[in-house]
Amino acid sequence: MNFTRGGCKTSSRMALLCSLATVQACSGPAAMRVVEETSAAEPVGVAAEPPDGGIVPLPLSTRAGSGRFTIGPDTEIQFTGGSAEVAWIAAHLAEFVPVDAATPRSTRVMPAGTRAAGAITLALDPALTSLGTEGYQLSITPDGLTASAPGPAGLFYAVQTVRQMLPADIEQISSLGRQALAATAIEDRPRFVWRGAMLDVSRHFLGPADVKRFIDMMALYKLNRLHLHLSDDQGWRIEIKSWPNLTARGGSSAVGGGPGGFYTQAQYADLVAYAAQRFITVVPEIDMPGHTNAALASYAELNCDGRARPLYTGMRVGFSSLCTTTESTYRFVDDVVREISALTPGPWFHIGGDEVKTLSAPSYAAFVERAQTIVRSHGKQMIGWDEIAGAALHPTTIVQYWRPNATARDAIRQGSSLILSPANKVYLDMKYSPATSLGLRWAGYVTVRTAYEWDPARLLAGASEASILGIEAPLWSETLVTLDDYEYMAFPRLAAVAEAAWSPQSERRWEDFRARLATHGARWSAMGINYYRSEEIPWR
Ligand code: TNX
Repeated sequence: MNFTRGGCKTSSRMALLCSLATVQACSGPAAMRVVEETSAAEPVGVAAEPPDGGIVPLPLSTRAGSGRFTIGPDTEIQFTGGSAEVAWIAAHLAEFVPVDAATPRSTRVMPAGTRAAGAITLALDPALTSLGTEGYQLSITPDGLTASAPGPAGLFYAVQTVRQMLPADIEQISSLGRQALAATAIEDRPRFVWRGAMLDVSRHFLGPADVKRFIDMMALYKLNRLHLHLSDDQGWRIEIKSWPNLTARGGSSAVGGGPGGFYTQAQYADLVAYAAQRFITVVPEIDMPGHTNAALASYAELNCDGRARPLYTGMRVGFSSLCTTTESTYRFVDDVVREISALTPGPWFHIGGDEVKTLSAPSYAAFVERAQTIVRSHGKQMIGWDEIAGAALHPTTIVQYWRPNATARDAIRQGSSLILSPANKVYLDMKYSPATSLGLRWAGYVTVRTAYEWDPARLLAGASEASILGIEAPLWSETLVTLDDYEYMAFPRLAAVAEAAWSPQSERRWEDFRARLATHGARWSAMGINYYRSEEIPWR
């Protein structure tokens, strides 16, 4: 457990850090003095926003109370429920609460009952079943702050809400002095169970530390599914012990000819655990039978002509396919699904299945059905892009919609649940405008408003709220090289998608959203996030 984030971050943030008034906090003995002075002083810093002024996604209901609750270095954080999970959530909250040098964070987090009533309490309350598995209540009065939830996920989301009520600077400097929060009562739960983002780590590779940073950002917006697109024509990104050339050769390329890269199984397992701690389930995707050039280059026997393909570093799609008529292909699929499934506690395995232009419809369907049998034999529920709906699907198989003109007819006829990723609304690799230098434009420009202002229940004829699991925003990386590039395309649009997935449709208004979102730019700056300063948002 890490209780000690401390006020000083990496040197790359030093410039920003040191432009702030509390600069001395980062420079030894002087720092202590400043901190002590601050903590001894009377309140109060910022947080004068209306209670839901800056919260994204918008909570289900917010009621303003009277008075204020002041959080300072002497505020204790107590938790009930006793589990290691809840203790970790309390420690996570402690990272965002003002601190001073004399009060180490670890001494401020304690099980309830250890001392007199704490000013901040995280309480697991199984009786709150009406909030669902992810909901929470937050009560802020002059006497204290209490978050209650039927499960730990709800407590984690309550902490994200509190974090957004505190000033942005708390993200990088913890010695801000006392902060006042307006008295508020919040009740909150999500509209959809599936609130996802997808990272394409194949076209360009993102290392584990970068993926963790992205996970941190997802957590701030209460997103709970991270879909990792682990293989494509340009690169294979996860170690498979029974087929080592997949990474030795297939992992050595990227769009434009970069060095590529891959996750060892240990690194992948570590990412899965890091995400799980933040209530995010990793969904691994191995794209097949198309988008497989990296595999076809690694093993000759996956090609019908028995000849390995050259590595591919361009951006075309649809030209590659595993040989669907040879048994070595199905041994390969079985080994890959088995090894990855063993490392993935979540119940899903995504087989891709998109854009196969070199197979007949019956050969494609036969392949998908066989892959489905393999995925199920390893205890996983299959997911595929919307093309798979043409095959015979098991009722638990999930169809992910991406093509703006696709219909849901086949999926609905087969009783499949749907994940909505309409390219013309939530593809984060689409340019914001003609002036955006990164990204693609085949599905049109995707403004922040475009990503925000749509109703998932009205997207596809015949697909009602009940058949929709939720929304996922893919970030394809043909044109994205560094984490800065990914962040620029993801923010602010991912926050808009998160609200579309979490908040009730009847409460969502663009004008209200853009005003709330305006406060987030400062937080992203404090976190070192490279976001797009869209003109649609009145940044503050
Ligand atoms: C379509 S979406 C693809 C990807 C590309 C993306 C670029 C999908 C299932 N296939 O292979 O990267 O467009 O926007």
